[in-house]
Amino acid sequence: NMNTDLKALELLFQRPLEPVFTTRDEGKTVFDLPENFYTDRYRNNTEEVANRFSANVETRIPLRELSSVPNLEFTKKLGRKAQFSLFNTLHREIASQLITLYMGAPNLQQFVSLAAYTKDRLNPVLFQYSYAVAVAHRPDTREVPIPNISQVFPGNFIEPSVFQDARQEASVIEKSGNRAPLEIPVNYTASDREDEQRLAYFREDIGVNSHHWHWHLVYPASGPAEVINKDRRGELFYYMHHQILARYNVERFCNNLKRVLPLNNLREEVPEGYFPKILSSVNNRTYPARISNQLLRDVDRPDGSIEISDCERWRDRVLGAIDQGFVEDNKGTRIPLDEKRGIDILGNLVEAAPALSVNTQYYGNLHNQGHNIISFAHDPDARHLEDFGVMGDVTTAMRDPIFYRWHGFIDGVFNKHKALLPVYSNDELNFNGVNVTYVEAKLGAGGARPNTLLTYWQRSTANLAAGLDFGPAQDDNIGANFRHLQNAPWTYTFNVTNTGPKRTGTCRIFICPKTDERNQPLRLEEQRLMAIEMDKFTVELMPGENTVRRESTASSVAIPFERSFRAVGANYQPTAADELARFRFCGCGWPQHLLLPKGKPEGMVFDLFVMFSDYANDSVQQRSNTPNDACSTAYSFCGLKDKLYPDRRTMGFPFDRRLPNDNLSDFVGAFSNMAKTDLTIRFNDKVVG
Ligand code: CUO
Repeated sequence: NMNTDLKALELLFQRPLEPVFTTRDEGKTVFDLPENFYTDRYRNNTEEVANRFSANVETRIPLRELSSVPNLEFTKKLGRKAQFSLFNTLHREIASQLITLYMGAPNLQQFVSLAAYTKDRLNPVLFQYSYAVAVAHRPDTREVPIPNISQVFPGNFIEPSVFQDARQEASVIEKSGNRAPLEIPVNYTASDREDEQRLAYFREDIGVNSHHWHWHLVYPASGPAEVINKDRRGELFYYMHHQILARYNVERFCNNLKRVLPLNNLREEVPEGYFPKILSSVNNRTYPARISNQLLRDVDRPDGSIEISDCERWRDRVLGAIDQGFVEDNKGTRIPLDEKRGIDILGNLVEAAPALSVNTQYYGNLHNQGHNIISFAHDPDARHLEDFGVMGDVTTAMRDPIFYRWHGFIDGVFNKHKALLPVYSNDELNFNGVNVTYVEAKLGAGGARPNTLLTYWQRSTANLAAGLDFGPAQDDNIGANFRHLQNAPWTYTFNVTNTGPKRTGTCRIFICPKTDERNQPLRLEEQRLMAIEMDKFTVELMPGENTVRRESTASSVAIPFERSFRAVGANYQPTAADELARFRFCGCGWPQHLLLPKGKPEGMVFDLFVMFSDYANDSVQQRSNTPNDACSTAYSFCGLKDKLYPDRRTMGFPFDRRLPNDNLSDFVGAFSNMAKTDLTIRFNDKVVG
């Protein structure tokens, strides 16, 4: 029946390296496979393995024969133990074909059978990625939760010595309740001799990296049209990564480091080294490191070649197009880079998504190939048979300081386009008759001082069980403690006077850094490029006085902690229907525990900015018949599933374009629908359990 099929889909996410016939679900469930599903390795022992793994199971899920057995020859160029990279053109094309195959399965049962049949015949990461994309996009699998990648492949996220402890603890101590919690060490990638290490808590955060993976899962660059061609996809590529950069730069100021130096010269030594010390799940090898002062070189390897001069040529063509204000498609037709569509065109062209780029031949594959050149710097011609470093993989790229330098360069390209657009006019910015008279952000507790927020360290537990292949079968609880930044929840209060009739507005909340790492004041142009979006929501404004309250935990940017680290398996799923609905598909979103920058122990002052814009200019008419989105909460970075991006303004409005004033006070002073206040963020250097 249908529930069994959905259950089967869920189970295929567990234990990605184990053959499909082993037990899943704490040893309670096993698949009954048609004979031809067994791979050659086990074909002569089908009875033995089938009996062995069905001894104590409660549920057997019979899988149907395939109506047609697929030819998987096209996948063979990526070995079972090779590293899979979404930035690699060949790998991406294989994934694209595979996604098309999965999307084309005629019904749910056939999809289940197809997934189970192909699983053991493919590179495990290729399978997990393509399978997850299909599950996220097939209309008949809306109900299947996609587990967090950090739990499917924990090795990509967690220091590997922990796994040894995990297997030991799990095989020695039978009851999970009696096991000692495992400790994931902090600051294990470098010593404090390396300045960049001050940002390790951000770069190596599990929630940050799983968000990034999930974003690229929701917005694939290759695949069938219905999977890749999403509303304002290119713009969202720009905006989501732009916000990461803004947050990272501000986080650097909090740690007395200057902002990121964009990597705009690929022929200069890269001072930042990075030694990841994490394991690739497919082959148990460590991700290769990059030494300090490494020179980048042309890459010439069996699965792809790329010259630095290719990237330079593409860069110059893209920048030339920006200066001229138009791009040319492959027939020479000029397409203007205007205020509305320009950034979306550029996003798809720079990333690049080949099927969405206006001219791949001419503008090339700038961003992806930059990832590749950097990720192979240690072994560009494969003479040492080393695989790519962390920059080659969306699950791990954000760990490396050079990610922010490369994306700093990419962001700079987009910002050049934005800087050429006209300054926002008064009409675009104001909302007549709406006056913001009071702004406040206050910690939950009653007597707290307004506009002082708090960050601290917290120790939390992640469950590694689903990804612990070949670990004890009867186990779905292997907890590991780790330390991460946390903020105390707060409430915003805004008083708004409406001198007109009842109307609807969009409340847009940002925080802007006021000073750099030397405590020097920032210009408005610098502030706007580092403005951090905190929240965005719709409000009804009644005539007269209005008090708008909003909890920090409701942010349109972030997802709650449980979703960043949610465990796999039925026991961990919420039971209430609406909660369950939100739980599914909802891994995309900035982690709530990093919603607020760290601040400083002595307090660091920011501008808390709020703007109420006219909803008449913001609203989007959704196509009819789109089902309600279950996890609309993090739409600022992730959009809405199967829907249009729900804000008609360009992303980042009003800070995405130049502003008509010299400083933020003048800007806010000129418009009654805006207000700001000083906000202090204090960091308490203590660990809370
Ligand atoms: Cu997300 Cu470069 O796009 O990593």
